[in-house]
Amino acid sequence: MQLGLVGLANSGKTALFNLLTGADGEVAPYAYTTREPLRGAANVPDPRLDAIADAQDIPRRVPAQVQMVDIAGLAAGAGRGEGIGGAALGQLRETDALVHVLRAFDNAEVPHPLERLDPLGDAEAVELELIAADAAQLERRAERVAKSAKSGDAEALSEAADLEVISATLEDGRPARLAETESARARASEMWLLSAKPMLYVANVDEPGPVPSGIEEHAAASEAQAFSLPVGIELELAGLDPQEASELAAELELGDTRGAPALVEACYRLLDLLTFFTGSAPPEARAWPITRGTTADRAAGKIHTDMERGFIRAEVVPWDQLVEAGSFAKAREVAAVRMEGKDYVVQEGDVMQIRFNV
Ligand SMILES: Nc1nc2c(ncn2[C@@H]2O[C@H](COP(=O)(O)OP(=O)(O)OP(=O)(O)O)[C@@H](O)[C@H]2O)c(=O)[nH]1
Ligand SMILES: [Mg+2]
Repeated sequence: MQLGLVGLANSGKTALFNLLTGADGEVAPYAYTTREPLRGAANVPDPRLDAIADAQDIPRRVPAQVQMVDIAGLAAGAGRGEGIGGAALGQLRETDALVHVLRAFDNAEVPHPLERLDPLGDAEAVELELIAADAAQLERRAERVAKSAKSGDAEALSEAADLEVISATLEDGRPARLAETESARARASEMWLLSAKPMLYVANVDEPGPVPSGIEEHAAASEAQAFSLPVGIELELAGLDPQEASELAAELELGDTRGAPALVEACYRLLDLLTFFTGSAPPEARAWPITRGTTADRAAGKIHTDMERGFIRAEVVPWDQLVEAGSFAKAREVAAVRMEGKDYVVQEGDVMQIRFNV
C-alpha cells in the first residue's frame, strides 16, 4: 500500500516528503525540482506499541510504516498527458491514496507557477487535471467495452453502465469517488482512477494554525480530509538536535506538539489498514500493517513466509490485556490468550504469537 503526493510545482511536496520519511530529496525554489519519483517510508507513531514494549521491558520497537512516493509538480495540461506533470500522473495511478499539498505559505522567493496565493483555487486546478486524466482513461476503456457490449456480453453491458455513471460525474467536474452508484465507485477504484482514490489535503502554511478558509468545506464536499502543517518550520526543527529544536520552538511560541506525526497517522488511516503486533519477549516489539479481513495464516506470512507455510495456530491476546497482564505467560494464566486457527480474521490491536512447523 502506498501514498502519492500531488500538488502544483513549488507547493512543498518534497519538503513534506522529507519531513515525513526522513529522506533527503532535493528541495529548491524553482518549479520541477523533482523529476523522477522519490520513494520512502514514514514511521507510524503508535502509543500501543510502546505500551506493549514497556510492559515487558523490550528495548527495540519497530513501528508500522506508510510507503510514500513524491512526484513532479502538476501544471495545466498534465491531465492531457502534457509536460513533466503529465508523465508524473501515470506514476500516481499505482498508489492507493493521495496526499494533496496546497501552497499556503507566503514567500516571494519561491515563485508560484500561477503567480498567486490561492490554496483553494490551486486545489481546484489540480483536481481538474486529475479528472481530465481519468476522463481520458475512461474514454479509452469505454471504446473497448462498447464493442463487447454490442455483442450482448452481460459483463460488458454492466461495465458500460458503470462507465457511463463515472463519466457523468467527471463531466460534472466532480471526482470519481463521488460517482452515484456503489458499483460505479468500485469500478472506478478497480480502474485505479486518480480521482477515485481517498484523498487528504495538506495546506502548507507559514506557521501553525487553522486550515485556510474554504479548504475544510471543499474537502468535506468531496469526502476528503484537510490538515494544515507548517512544513518549512517542522522540517527545520527536525534537522536540529533536541535541545536546539526545543529552544527554537520556544522562541517561535510553538509548544511541544508537532503536526507531522498526526499527519502520518491520518495517512495510515486513509489507507484503511489495521495493525497487529508481535513481541512477547526481547529483542523487539513490532507493529504490522494489514488490510481488513486478513486471516491469521496470511498475517503470519507477513512476518515470514515459513510461518505461513508451516502455520499451526496463532496465540492471540488484545494489546491492552497483554499490557495489563505484563507478559504473554501471565496473560495465559488469566485466560486472556486465545488459540486461533488459520481462518481467524485478525483484529485491530491483536498481539500474536505464531506456532509453526517447517
Ligand atoms: N516559507 C516556506 N517555504 C517553503 C515551505 N515549504 C517549502 N518551502 C520552499 O518552497 C520551495 C519548493 O519546495 P519543494 O519541496 O521543492 O516543492 P515541490 O512541490 O516538491 O516542488 P517541485 O518538485 O518543483 O514540484 C523550496 O524553496 C522550499 O524551501 C514552507 O512551509 N514555508
Ligand atoms: Mg519536489
